[in-house]
Parts: sequence; structure tokens; C-alpha cells
Amino acid sequence: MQQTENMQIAYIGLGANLNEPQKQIEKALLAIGSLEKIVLQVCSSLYRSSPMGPQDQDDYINAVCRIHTTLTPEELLNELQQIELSQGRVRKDERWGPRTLDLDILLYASEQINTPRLTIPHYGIKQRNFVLIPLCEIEPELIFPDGKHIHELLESVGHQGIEKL
Ligand code: A4P
Ligand code: MG
Repeated sequence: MQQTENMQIAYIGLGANLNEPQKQIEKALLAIGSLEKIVLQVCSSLYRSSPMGPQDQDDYINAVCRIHTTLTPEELLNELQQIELSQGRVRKDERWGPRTLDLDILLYASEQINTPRLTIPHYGIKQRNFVLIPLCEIEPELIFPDGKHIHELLESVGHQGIEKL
């Protein structure tokens, strides 16, 4: 990507627990990195985490990456949903059920967005160690749009049920 104008920083959370989840995450990172208006900057290690939600499903593989992009948040969501679909994601009614790939926009610049399609920061970010731990690995001094430091949030979620691969 040549263009540097209107380039924003965004963080994407990746999660998978079906069909060789580690490969799903690796494939998704390649797909994100090959999008025209995105530069993939850095990705965290992969983490294995116990499922949040129904317990009769496999462990998840989670990671977080940082991108630079000229896409708007809505355009970014469209691209991410396309990648989810191309990797066999089927949206079911069950809340927090198993999935081949889940791509969430965790943060987009310092924007706070609340529309029917988009909540940014992602609504679960502050309660989930499988998001905060990889995010902190790549951005240890991150300040959230509401002024909270990532370390403050990490202290309140703990390290249960998650291991770095
Ligand atoms: N949407 C709103 N805001 C956003 C955003 N910031 N990023 C909307 C992405 N999408 C956003 O998403 C439903 C709708 O959310 C989208 O159409 C979009 O318009 P979805 O991916 O179809 O549904 P979902 O992911 O099943 O729902 P939900 O409630 O977002 O699930 P979560 O919260 O993502 O949780 N356990 C472990 N250990 N690790 C995991 O990664 N993930 C889940 C899914 C459950 N348990 C887990 C994990
Ligand atoms: Mg999702």
C-alpha cells in the first residue's frame, strides 16, 4: 500500500476452534495481510484458551494483530466477514458456539462507535483474557479510548485457562 494519508491503526482479534484452528488463524493472517488497503504490522503469539460460553466445545486458538488501514471501520468489517465466510464460517443461532474463524475489530484508532453493525471498542474486550493477553503482548502501553491502561484491565481478568503456544 503506497498511500499514507488517512491511515489508521486498528487491532483485530482472531479466534477459531474448528477444523484445525491453528491453521485457520494462520490462513486468516495471510488473507488480512494480502488485502489491498491493509498493512499487517504485527501479530501476537498464538494462545490456546478454554471456551468462554458453552463448555461442550473444543479449546480456542486466539491471537491479536495490529494493522494500518485506509478502510473505514465498516469497510474493514466487510472485508473481515468475507474472510470468515471464505474459511467456512457458518453463522448459527447458538451464542458463543464453535466456529472455524471469528474476526473481531477490537479497536479502530481512538474511535468509539455504536451502530447496529458495529460496536468499537468490541463489547467483550475488557472481560476477556484471551483478547487482553495477546493485545498486551503487542501493545504493552495501550491506552483505551476511555483512558484505561491495558495493565489495569489485565489485572482484573487474570490468566486462568489460557496458555501461550
Ligand atoms: N459486530 C459489532 N461490533 C463488531 C466488531 N467490533 N467486530 C457485529 C466485529 N463484528 C462486530 O458477529 C455478529 C455481529 O457482530 C456481526 O455481524 C457484526 O455486525 P458474529 O461474528 O457473526 O457473531 P459472534 O462472533 O458469534 O457473536 P459475538 O457475540 O460477537 O461472539 P464473540 O463475542 O465474538 O464470542 N472462547 C474463547 N476461549 N475464545 C474465543 O475467541 N469466542 C467466542 C465468540 C465465544 N467463546 C470464545 C471465543
Ligand atoms: Mg465475531
